Amino acid sequence: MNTNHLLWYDQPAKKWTEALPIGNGRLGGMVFGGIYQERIQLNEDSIWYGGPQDANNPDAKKYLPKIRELLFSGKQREAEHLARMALLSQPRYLHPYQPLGDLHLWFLDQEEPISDYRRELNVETAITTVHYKLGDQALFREYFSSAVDDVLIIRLTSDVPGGLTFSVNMMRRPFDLGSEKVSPNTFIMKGECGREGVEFRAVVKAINDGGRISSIGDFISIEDADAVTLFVAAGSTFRHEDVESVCFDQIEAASRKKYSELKAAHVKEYQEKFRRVSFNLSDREGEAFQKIPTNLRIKRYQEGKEDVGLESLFFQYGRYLLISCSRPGSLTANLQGIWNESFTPPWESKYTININTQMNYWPAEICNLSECHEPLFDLIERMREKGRRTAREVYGCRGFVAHHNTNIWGETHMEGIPLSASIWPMGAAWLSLHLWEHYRFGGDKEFLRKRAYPIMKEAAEFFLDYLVKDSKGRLLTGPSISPENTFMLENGAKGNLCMGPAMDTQILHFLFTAVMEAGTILHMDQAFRSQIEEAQASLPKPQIGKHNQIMEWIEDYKEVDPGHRHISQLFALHPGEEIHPVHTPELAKAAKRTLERRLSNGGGHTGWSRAWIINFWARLHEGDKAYQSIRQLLTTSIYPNLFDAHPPFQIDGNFGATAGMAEMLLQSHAKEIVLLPALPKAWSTGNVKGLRARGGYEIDLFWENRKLTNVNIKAKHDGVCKIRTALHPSIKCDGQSVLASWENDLLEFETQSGQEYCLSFLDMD
Ligand code: FUC
Repeated sequence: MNTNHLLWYDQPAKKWTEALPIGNGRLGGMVFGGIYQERIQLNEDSIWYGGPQDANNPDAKKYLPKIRELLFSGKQREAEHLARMALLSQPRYLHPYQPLGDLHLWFLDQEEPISDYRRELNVETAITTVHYKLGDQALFREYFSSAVDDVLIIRLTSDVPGGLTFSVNMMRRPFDLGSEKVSPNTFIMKGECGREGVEFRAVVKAINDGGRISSIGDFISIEDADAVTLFVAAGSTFRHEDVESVCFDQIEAASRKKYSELKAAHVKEYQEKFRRVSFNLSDREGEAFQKIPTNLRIKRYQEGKEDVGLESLFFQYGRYLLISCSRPGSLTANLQGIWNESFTPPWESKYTININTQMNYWPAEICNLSECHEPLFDLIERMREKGRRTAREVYGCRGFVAHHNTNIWGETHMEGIPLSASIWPMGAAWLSLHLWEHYRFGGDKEFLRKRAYPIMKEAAEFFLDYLVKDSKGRLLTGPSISPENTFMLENGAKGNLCMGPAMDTQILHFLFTAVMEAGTILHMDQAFRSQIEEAQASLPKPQIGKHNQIMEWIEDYKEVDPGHRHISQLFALHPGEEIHPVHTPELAKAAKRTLERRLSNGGGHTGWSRAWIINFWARLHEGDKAYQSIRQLLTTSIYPNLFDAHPPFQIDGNFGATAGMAEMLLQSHAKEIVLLPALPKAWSTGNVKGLRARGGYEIDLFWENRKLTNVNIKAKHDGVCKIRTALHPSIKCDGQSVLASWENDLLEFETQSGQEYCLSFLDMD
């Protein structure tokens, strides 16, 4: 076992952000580890308040030309005044993702003093444990959410026979409808999420080894047991009409198995994913740091101490969280993954698709958790029909469109009231690029043909109808915004709404490129591709402004908040590819300047924004700057359970940081692989295994004193591997030397599916 895969504490959690998350993609729990009273706060991914909406503004199409006209003629206030009434959705807001409830365990008070308390989450096994002693009696609990059996399981043991006396119940404050007895050891909790919303069920069952079990009131009472296993099943009518029988079937199936079997199956299934990637940094004092409780370890780090082990743990924690909240069959990870204790969570814990949901999935491909990406594709599919209606009803266009927020029902209308966020038609375009990336990493042509391309094409088709020409002949989006920033006009007026913000154009450039490449690979839609090519040629290019920065808007407006958390104008640097330190050095310089300006004005103050900055610096090949942002994130944007702090908790920062660290070690965009593109001084010796590169490669990297020593590349497909490198390594496959060309720092060699290529950089200068 890798001891650096543990989060551990010597006390129960007092606050929710100290509790430890477990999840099987769909069913989640936050474990507090209480001694006399234990709380496991429960979530199920489909418990969202309210039903689908039909919310496109019926006046939108009528007023759209007028709003564009006002914007083109500089009538900012008039344009925004009209847009607020004519475009924003009715009703205005999507409804929240909500908790399932709480599972409570109430232990019969004991007089003996407590000692040796330890609460732990092992991200290598996906099991949380609590251990303590009551006098001489040792008590032990294990908690996990099994994807194999689709139930959450808690096992309690005492080393003194008959040493467990406690009761169990479920509730859902303040929307508690109580729970009902099914049998002495089984209870069911029923609930609903409003008119047209889902109904849900949660079932808890206890199985005891020794002692007695009975029901009293709405509690399961366990007396004098040696060990007890608790099972929780839950679900809603979102997936199953008869969700109650599904829960009972799950509970019955699981509770017939031996605990040891359930646990072994869970660990095996989880580790198959988790162990695909390892990340080790050489750290002389690492072992000692692992002996410090994680909350104190974070505190030390925040005081400026070094602890690269905490950084690599944070990297793997991001992978743990992704496996635990997003898997085939589960719903897309929302702003809090699946872990939410509030009925009115921040931003409704929705899917915010102007950065946050996308960021959740940045680590999926590179960190070898490709299948965890799938729930996002399901969401995009669900958005398609609604998105077609929004395209037609609001804009009079073909294709499908989405705005800055969506939810379980895949809504696409212009949700919300702030103009700084709502009127932004790029949600579907950006999301559909995730399908393209999935193809680029995995190379599955069937996936490209059946799922990715039709969605990308339909997202692009919208823009063929929607884009408008300005007086200079450029094709612009609009009315739109640069999420969620405000500019100032010469006359002092402030504005959000505009034509052709840089990010929109950059997303379109990427989407159009992807559609053309995909169409070429599939030999499809030549005529459509020509239309796309023509449109792409008329899109504005990234522009450099008066501060030598990448311009955020089509005019070089003054920003109201130059340290704004969104840095949308750098989409072309990451996740886009138009700005590149080697291929477009001038733009890269301006991108660097843009980041510096944002940072010197207080930028990067939210967790996700800081995480994006790690990725930007990585793409600029600035390892030490990327590293500073990792330090900053772990210093100012972190809770004791290593959840990212917006603040409040928002999971995108966890995922964005994990992706950013991977991006510091390996890049594969712009049609070439770069090994250790942004290795910071602090990570001078180490190795990472199992990262994925576009083109179908799985790569292990070993380095010493900041120099690459060895690289192993496993090819999943036949192809040509292109690596940007200033050194020509020796390359061997099956012990035989491999021929490679090497020109202008670009190494190229042919790769065959299933083969491993070993590059040695030893003794090179
Ligand atoms: C966007 C961001 C906020 C927050 C919210 C969920 O609106 O600007 O910072 O992350 O999404």
